[in-house]
Amino acid sequence: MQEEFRDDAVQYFDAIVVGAGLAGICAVYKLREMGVSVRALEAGGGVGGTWYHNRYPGARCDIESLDYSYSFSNELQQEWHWSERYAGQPEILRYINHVADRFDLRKDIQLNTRVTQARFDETRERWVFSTDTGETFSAKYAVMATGVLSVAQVPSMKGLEDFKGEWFHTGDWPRQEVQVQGKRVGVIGTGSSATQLIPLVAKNAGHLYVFQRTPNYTMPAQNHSMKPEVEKEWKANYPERRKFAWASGFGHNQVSNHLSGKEMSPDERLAELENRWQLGGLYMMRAFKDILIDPEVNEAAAEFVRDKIRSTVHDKATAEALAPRNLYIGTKRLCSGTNYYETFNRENVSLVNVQEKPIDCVTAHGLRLAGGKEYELDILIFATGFDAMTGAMNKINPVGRNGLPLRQAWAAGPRTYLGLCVAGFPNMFVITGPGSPSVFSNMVTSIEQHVEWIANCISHMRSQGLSAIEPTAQAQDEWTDHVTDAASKTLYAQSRNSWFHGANIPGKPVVFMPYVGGVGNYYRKITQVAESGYVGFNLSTARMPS
Ligand code: N01
Repeated sequence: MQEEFRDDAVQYFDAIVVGAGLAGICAVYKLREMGVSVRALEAGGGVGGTWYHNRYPGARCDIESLDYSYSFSNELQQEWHWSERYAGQPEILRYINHVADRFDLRKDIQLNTRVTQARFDETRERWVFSTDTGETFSAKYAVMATGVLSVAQVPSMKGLEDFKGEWFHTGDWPRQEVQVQGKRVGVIGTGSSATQLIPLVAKNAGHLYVFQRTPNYTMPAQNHSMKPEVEKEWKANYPERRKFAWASGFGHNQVSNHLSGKEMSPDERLAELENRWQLGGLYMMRAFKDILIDPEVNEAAAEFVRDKIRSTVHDKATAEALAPRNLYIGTKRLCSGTNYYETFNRENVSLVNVQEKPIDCVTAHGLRLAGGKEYELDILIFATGFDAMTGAMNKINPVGRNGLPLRQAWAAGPRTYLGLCVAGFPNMFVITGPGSPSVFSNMVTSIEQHVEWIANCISHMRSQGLSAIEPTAQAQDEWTDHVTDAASKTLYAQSRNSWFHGANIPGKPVVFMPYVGGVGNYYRKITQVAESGYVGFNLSTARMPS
C-alpha cells in the first residue's frame, strides 16, 4: 500500500471530538475503548461543557440525578452518590470531573483549545481542524460534541459598552463569586435559567428588578436530599431502570399518564394535575398523553398553573403579569424552580413588564425602557438564552464536500439524517444534533445512544475497509420532512416564538429543530435500521490509506 504523506506540523488521530461536555467525555471513553486514537478539543478551561459554563447561582438539572448520569459503567453508577433528587451544577461538574479521572480520560482531552475551522479534505478523506492555539489536527472522523445550548445569546442592546456596572450572561458565568449583596440587580429574561437564579439573587440583592417580556410556566422542582431508600432501590435495579429509560419517549424514568385528558372527568383531571404539581418539574408534561396535542387539554393544565400563581403571589397585578396567556404550556420549555413565584412577594423584588414597553437601551447606570423610564442598576444579568441546536455548529461552520460550508447547507434551517449526520459532510457525526430527540429527552440517554451509534458505525467502517460514509440527500430530505411533520401534529407548531424554532435569534430561519417523536419507539428502531446495512447512506471504500 502507498505510504500516506504525513506533515510534521499536523497532529494525526483517528477521531477528533469537538467538545468535552457530557457528550465529548462519553465519546472519548467509548472510542478509546474500541482502540480508536482520539483527541477531544475543548474551548473551556475544564471539562463539563454546559455544566462548566452555566455556574450561575441556582443552576440545577431538572432530570432526576439517578437518571441524569452515564450508564456505560455499572461500577460508576454504583459507586457515585448523588446528594439530591435533582443535582445542582457544582455536583454535576464534580461528577463529570470524577468520570474524567476515573477512566483516565484527561490524557486525551486538550483544554483551552477552540476549534476555529474544520474542513473535509476530499483527496485524503480526512477532516482537518484548525484551532485558536495555532495547531492543526487531522482525523478520519469528526465527532461534533459541541452541545445544543452552548452559544450564549446576549441580545444586541444599544449602550451596553457604556454600562458602568458589571454584567454577566447565565451561560457564561464567571468562576469567581458574583457579589450581589445589597446591590441593585437587573435580570433580563424569565426562562429556565432566570427562574432558577432569581430566588437566590433576591435573597441577597438590595433590590432585584426582573425584566419580563414573555411569562413562562414554572413548576416547583420539589427538590430534596436524596432518600437512601430511593438510591438503594435504583442501585439494585439499575439495568431495568436504564432499559426503561432507553425504551421510553423521554429517556428517563418519569411515569406518564397514558390517558387523554378528555377521557377523565374534571375532578380526575384536577387530581392528576395536583399530583403532577406535587411530583414537581417536568412531571407536569406527562399529565395526559395529549397535553401537547389537544388545545383544550393543554388549557386545563395551563389554567391549573395560572391558579397556582394567583394563589401564591400576593399582589394581584403581579400575579396576573406572571401568568402566561396565549402560550400553550410546554411549547416554550417548561421551567422548574424553587420558590420562583414566592420570590415576587418579597419587598426587594419588582417585576418589570418589558413587553408593553421594551428595553430601549442600556445606559451608564442601568436600563432605559421605551417611554423613558430608567432603572438604576449595579449588576445586569442576561438570562437571555442561547443560539440553540445549530449555534455551535454554525460557529465552526465545517466545510464539507465541494467546499460546501455548513451554514450554506443549513441556510434555510438545519437538515440532518437522524440528527446524526449531514449529507455532503462525510465522516462527520453530530451528537444530539438537530433532527434528533436531544432537548426533548434526558440528554445523557440521547448522548449515549448517539455515541453508541457512532462507535458501531466506525467499527463497521473499519471492519469493511470503508473510508467515508454520509447520508444520501434523499434520506436526509425524508427525515427532515418527518421531523417537521411530527412537530406539525403537536401544539409546538402553533407556538413558533421559542428557541425550539430558532425564533430567539434575529435572522435565524424559523424551523422546528428537535425531533418530537421520542427516544425509544420509532427513533430507536430507525437508528437501528440505519445501522444494520446503513440504509440511507452512501459508503465509499478506501482511496487512500488512513
Ligand atoms: O433561555 P430561554 P434560558 N428583551 O431562551 C428573554 C435549558 N436549561 O437560558 O420569551 C427581553 O429559555 C426571553 O423572552 P422571550 C432549557 O432547555 C435547563 O432560560 O423571548 N427579554 C426569555 O424569557 C432551557 O429552555 C435548565 O420573550 C429577552 C429569556 O430571555 C434552555 O436551557 C436550566 C430578550 C430567555 O429564555 C434555555 O434557557 C437552565 C430581550 N431582548 C437552562 N432576549 C434546567 O435543567 C431574550 N429575552 C432546569
